[in-house]
Amino acid sequence: MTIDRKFGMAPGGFESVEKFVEKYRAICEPDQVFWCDGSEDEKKFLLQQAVSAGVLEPLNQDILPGCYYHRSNPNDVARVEQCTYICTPSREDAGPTNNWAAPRDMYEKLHGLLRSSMRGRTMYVVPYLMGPPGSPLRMVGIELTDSIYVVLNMRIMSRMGRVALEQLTGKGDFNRGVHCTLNLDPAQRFICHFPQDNAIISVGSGYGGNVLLGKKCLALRIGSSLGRQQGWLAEHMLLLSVESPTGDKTYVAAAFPSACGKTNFSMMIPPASFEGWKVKTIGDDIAWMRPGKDGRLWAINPEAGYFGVAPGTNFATNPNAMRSIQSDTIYTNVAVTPNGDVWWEGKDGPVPENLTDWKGNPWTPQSLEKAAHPNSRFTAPMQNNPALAPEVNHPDGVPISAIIFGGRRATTMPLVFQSFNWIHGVYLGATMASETTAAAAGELGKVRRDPMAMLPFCGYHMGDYFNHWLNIRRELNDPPRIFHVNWFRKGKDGSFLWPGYGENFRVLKWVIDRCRGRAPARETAIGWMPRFNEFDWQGLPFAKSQWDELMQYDAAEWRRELLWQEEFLLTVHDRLPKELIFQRELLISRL
Ligand code: SAT
Ligand code: MN
Repeated sequence: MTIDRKFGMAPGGFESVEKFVEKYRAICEPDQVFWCDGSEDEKKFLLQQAVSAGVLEPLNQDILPGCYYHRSNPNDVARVEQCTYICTPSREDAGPTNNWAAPRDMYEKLHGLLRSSMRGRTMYVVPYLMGPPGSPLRMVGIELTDSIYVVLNMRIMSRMGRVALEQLTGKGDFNRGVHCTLNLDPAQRFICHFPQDNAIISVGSGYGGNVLLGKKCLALRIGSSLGRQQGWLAEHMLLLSVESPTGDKTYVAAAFPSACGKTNFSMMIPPASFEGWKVKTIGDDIAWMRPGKDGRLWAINPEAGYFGVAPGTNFATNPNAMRSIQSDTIYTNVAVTPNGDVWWEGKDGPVPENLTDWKGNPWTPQSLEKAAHPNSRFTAPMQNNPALAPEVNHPDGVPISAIIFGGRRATTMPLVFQSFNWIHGVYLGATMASETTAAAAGELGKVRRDPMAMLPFCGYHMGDYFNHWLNIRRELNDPPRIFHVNWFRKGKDGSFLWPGYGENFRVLKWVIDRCRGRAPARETAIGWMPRFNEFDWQGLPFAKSQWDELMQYDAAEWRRELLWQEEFLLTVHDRLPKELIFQRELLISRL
């Protein structure tokens, strides 16, 4: 069945959309082209198609209305950094932290792989909008894909369909995205970015971060590159608001690497003792931020849904996420119960006696393998979140008071400290490190440098990126305060020193009180730190000795840390801003 455009197009820009679609129709030779309009009827139709093709399985509609299940190919369960390329004219512009290929060579290789690749298949044209309609930071993308799973996920993760075409400006400046599943052979898996053409081509994968092109590819890799040219920041950050009992609101952005708790932090519920305090979610993964006319840094969430890690999510760790995934959610690679419910390691309640695991095999509690893949995911619309902040739809976004950087570190890094100023804060972000997680293919639990949680997502030279951060400061007369946190420090017995989750509100409150000049702190060699008695401990018995262990910075550990930071900084040394070298010197002399 061929479905024609069934809606009127925005006046400008459209001709170039049609040309783009025609170009790749001719290359990929699909049997039909399906233009998505984002309507409810279309959703119903696509869901039916996906179920009859076996791409989605309906879950138990009494328990999980509107929810569906997808099992991926077992070789295709995470982002693949070794297959991800930045194709700039010169290798230096991509920098040492990215894979690089010459645009001409890569286009040739990819067009070769795409040739006739959609024969017998449908090419879906997915217009999507990143950001609230009318936002000065909004961006339109057109993703061509042969995957109905991608279409249905993009429908949740972005503002998809007619609304996107209506936001085309007429200059044809939309992101050109092409995704083709091919045969999922990892040897033919390439996720390629062409910043100078505002284009992305992704082949050989069906996994979220590789194929939902609005997310990591456009919103971060292409976005960061455009942001550098245009004077804004595309960051791997959650956004939240904190409302005090007297009604004042403070907006916070926080960068943690993938699968380190951004979704949990952005949906946090304060402990019961903090009566009248409310946390609301603006975004859980990506922030676009620009200096406003008032000299503050303003941020929007470009996305419209959550692509969150399922394992470990439960009513204790993240009640708002649990409520967000009860309806209209797509589950990928979790386990399924005999009555069509979903399950994963760390879900509430007893472990079921019988499951079908993420590979489709029978599973019992005696099984040696995990029932859900550690990077199994839910895709849920943000409207489902009971704690959604209404500001999420404001075109100008929200003014940011604090930026928090954090990694997963068993040692060295204390629970929280504040930078002395913006440049020191940029240094903290630039030297961040974290243990690797299942969100990317490769070794787990290995500490690696992950500057600003952007190592896999910065679309240009990391040294230029640090410089861009320093330049942004010149546009701000009220810059956000910058903090560093670590929820994951372990004691000598190997157990976590900090309870985390909702208790992180105590740290968040200190951060906000610092921004508002309401909290004292102690000046230390590494930054401003709270004293034990400066924390609000209501409702949480916490020993001073444990606090001391959690907050200490050990001279020997920090010497090692500094050498190791240096090792990373050397890799970007040719474009490393002098300011950061001075910060390092200052830190050494303070220590
Ligand atoms: O899989 S995604 O890349 O979308 C999530 C993440 O790794 O941050
Ligand atoms: Mn992410």
